Amino acid sequence: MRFPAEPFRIKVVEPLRRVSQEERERLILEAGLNIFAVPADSIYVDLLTDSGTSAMSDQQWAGMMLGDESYAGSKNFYHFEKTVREIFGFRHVIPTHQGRVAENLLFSTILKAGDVVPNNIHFDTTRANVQHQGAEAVDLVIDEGLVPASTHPFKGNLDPVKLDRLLTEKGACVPMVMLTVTNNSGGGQPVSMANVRAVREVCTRHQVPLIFDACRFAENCFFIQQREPGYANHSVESIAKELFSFGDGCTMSAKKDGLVNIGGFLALNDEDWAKRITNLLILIEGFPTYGGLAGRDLEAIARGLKEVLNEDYLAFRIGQVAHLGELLMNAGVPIVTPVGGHAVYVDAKRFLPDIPQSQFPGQALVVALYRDYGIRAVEVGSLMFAQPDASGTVQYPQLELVRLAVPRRVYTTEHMRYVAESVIEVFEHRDRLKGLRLTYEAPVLRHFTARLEEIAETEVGAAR
Ligand code: PLI
Repeated sequence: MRFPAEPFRIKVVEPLRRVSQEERERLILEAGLNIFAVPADSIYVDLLTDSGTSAMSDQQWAGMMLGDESYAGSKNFYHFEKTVREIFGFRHVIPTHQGRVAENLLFSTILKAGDVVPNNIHFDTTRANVQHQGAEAVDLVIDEGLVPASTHPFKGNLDPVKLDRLLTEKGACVPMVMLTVTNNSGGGQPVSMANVRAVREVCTRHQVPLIFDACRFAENCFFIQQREPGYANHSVESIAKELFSFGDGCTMSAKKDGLVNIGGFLALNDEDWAKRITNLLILIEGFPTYGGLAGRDLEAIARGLKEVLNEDYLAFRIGQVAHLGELLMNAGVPIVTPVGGHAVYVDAKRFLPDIPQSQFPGQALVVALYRDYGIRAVEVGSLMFAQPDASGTVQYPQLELVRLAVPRRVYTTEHMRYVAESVIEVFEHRDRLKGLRLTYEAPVLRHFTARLEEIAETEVGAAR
């Protein structure tokens, strides 16, 4: 084992229930082959998401007991505000109960129909919130970012040439540029400091603000320290400060690198934007010093944002995810390389080349992992992203991935080994997996509530 062992010991345990194969088969069928509808206590290793699933530290739990639940001016808010200002450097700090509310507040205040918002790759809630305003969400990741087998060290980079072209053509309709660190929908891949600088330069030239989606900022900054020339001797905290110094604000889901189970914020330099957003915040989330959160939650975030910058923690965290990826790669399982910060992404197109994207190969793998091994993964592919274009033709995403997202400080390396062996077994018997078709879909974010069924072999034969 080449990565550092857990830099913590376990003080509280949560028992896991073993569920029989028969029960899992029943549950996944009842769920309409949608893993979101399977009860969590029927899952052995839950890699659905790293969001809101972290184990908090004793320091964070101690902070929860210091919650000041005053309606206005809670001391925990001031601690939270000071911490966010220290790390991110933005003047106005607006708490929200999770990341997508920060997005919604920002976009519903600033965007108008017909606007365009570029990003490296929009996360699904970001894209949906942009589209909800009648605006267009455009992905401008570098070409390597869409090639699962490319080993570019910063596959999350946004292509400054594509950005320059877009801003030259449509600059008047672009109220902000977003940059997601790390790039979740592209495999948890980092963005380099050089790229941030280049994007900033293009934004400055076109006078467009740059807003970070900062969910996994500490993991991104650790990659910069490890991979980018000139940063090996910089602390992750100083790298974070430098990174955000190139931006005008950020949205943040503290459920990731805030190491908490709920919470988020929006931080901005622009006073006018902050004022308008705060007015909306009061209408839909709460008073500006709690924004939908309890005082104790704000305290846990303030402490989590500091803890996440601990480099022993980050070395273990990034190492544990990389280790899972290496076990899979060594067995020939196709994954996105280099391994991402918070998750291993299996390349479902190469894993199941005989199932076309119209039959949801990623979701077929997700179903098999639960049915046969009690593991919950999530599809990040055609179920999540395929959409009809203006002519009604369905456009499929270039990447068809299955994400094994690793919660922070929750599972041991033995759990990772169990996951790796299970994925490898499915891979060895992959010819048994069948394509799927939708029986129900909601008009937006359909993957959360979709229902599917397996396509019988005879139907597949007839279609070919
Ligand atoms: O789940 P929220 O609303 O706290 O955060 C939304 C969100 C915004 N940006 C990015 C990059 C995300 O990854 C993100 C949430 N991610 C989830 C839920 C995930 O499973 O990855």
